[in-house]
Amino acid sequence: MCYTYIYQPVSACLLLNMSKALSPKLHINHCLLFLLASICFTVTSTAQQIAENGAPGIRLNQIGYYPGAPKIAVIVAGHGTVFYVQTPEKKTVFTGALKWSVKPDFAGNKTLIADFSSYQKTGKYLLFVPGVGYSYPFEIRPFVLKGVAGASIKAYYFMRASIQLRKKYAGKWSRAEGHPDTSVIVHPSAATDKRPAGTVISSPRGWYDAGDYNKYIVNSGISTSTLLSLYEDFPAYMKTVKLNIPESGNNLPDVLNEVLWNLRWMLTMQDPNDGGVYHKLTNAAFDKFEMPDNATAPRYVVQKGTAATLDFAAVMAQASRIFGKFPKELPGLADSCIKAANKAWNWAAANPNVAYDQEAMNQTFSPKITTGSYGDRNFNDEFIWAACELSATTGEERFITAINLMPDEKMPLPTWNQVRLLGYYTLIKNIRTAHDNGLKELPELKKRLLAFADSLIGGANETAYETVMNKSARNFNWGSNSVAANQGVALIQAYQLSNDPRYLQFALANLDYILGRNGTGYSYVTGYGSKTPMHPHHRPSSSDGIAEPIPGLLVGGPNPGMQDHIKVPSIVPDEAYIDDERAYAVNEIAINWNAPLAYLVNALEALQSKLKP
Ligand code: 9MR
Repeated sequence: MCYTYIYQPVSACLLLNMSKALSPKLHINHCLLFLLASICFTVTSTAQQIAENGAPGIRLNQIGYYPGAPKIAVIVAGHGTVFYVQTPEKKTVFTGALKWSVKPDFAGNKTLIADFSSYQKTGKYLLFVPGVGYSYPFEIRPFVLKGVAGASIKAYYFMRASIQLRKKYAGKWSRAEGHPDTSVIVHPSAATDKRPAGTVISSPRGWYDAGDYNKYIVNSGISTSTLLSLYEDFPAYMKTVKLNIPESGNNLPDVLNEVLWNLRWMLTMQDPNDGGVYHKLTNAAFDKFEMPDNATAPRYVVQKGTAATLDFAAVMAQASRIFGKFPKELPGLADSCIKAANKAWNWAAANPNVAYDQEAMNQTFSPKITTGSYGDRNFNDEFIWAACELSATTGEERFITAINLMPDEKMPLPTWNQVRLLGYYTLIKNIRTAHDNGLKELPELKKRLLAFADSLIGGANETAYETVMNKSARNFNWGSNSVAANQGVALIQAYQLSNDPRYLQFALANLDYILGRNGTGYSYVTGYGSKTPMHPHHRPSSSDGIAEPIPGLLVGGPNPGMQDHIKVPSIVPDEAYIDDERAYAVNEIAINWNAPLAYLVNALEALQSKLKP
């Protein structure tokens, strides 16, 4: 069968490399070299074929597994009792029994679970299930996810506004600078005496939000904070993550270099006269699909709001805590950040209920703004988050005593409009680290976080994919892949608090979900895995003339809502996905979805030795 044939050339290539390495005296004549080179060329194209030919019924992490960690594949629409782990040469190295899932999937069918956790030998493999076929190739080795872990952060470099992406850093995705944002107009909705409508301000840098080229403070808040937390929670590991970005090689860890690109933009979004923060920097309407340097419509800062101002305060307070550790490299920055945070907090305290209501705004002001709204009406969670970050950084309890820290028993999973847990994560970390400020609520918060993690993992093993993500159809909304990632982040937080490896195991299972062990068989990260999105709703990926989309981007994922009116092939919640550029409700990419992926995969790389099979 074609499988053997495909792998023969691989050995030929290896042979060529070996002969080069072993015997400089061995003169391979040009003819032979050419022959071997052309065989190698065949490998690339046939490797592509094998990637495309993986049996669609076998769903697994398409990149690979850590030797000492759980290893699960899921077989859909299958039958049989046995599976094999084989080498590329079709040698069986492990034989396992298939077992039926306890519960059916959302379509009502049970799946077969292939568990090869006890096989721990490093190598390249395929799974073979008689009657179903061969899986995509995968590896077992330490640091197997290092590539995708780095790419999930490097993705932010590709999202940068106001900078040319040079070939040296961007490779074939190099591009011209887009959106300098040095002449941004104050929209009438944001006018004040000191900055009347039409005032021009400079607000460069920052990351594009998603498939569009606008920059939104609310969504920047959770994204920037999640990346800051990744550094704050795993500083030693994150110092080893090199991204090949323009700042690489200075004394800062690259993840912080990347965060700075957005943080410096965020600082410009605060009105220095009163401390309020503009909701977004935006065009009046979405750009068409074109490269960023061609998208030159006027840009506005619009109305200040309570959510944007408190999210800004939270991020600046956290940033002050973290960048304060680099006084030589960034003199004064930590100070500026905490000052900005305090000013923002004061504005919000005086303006506790200013919602960003785009429809209402458009009744009164022109031009009408029709880009993403990120509108929110409840600010309790934003107050909690900002208070927690400000207290953690300054050691002052007054921020926390000013708010209702635990309005109810809920531990809502973080998303752009629900940030309460981000504040709790920060307080709980302070129990572990030096800053225990003796808050009486801390033991209760710690208990609740573990209870929340227990509620996430309870019954996960019984689902058709043995993941937390597959427990509930309610997880499959707009940006569902970020739900999987944020569940993973919550479990990592619980692990850090308890050292209970079960939390890590299910964090990893959700990452497996993202990388292919799921209802569609896609690895949802562009460029990482055998079957990955090729047509994300992302303007540069669509317009740059390069076949492959920009790598390391997490698409939104299954969502039966079809808010974009593009028909998905199935409305079964975890199957409701299509790799179609127009389908923004399932196939867009966004900074707030990549951030929890970056956290999850880098945290697991850092903690891989703690995983138990
Ligand atoms: O991620 C946002 C999702 O939760 C909302 O339901 C949706 C509709 O309001 O908007 C999503 O955010 C989009 C933003 O408004 C504009 N940039 C692209 C974002 C991702 O689709």
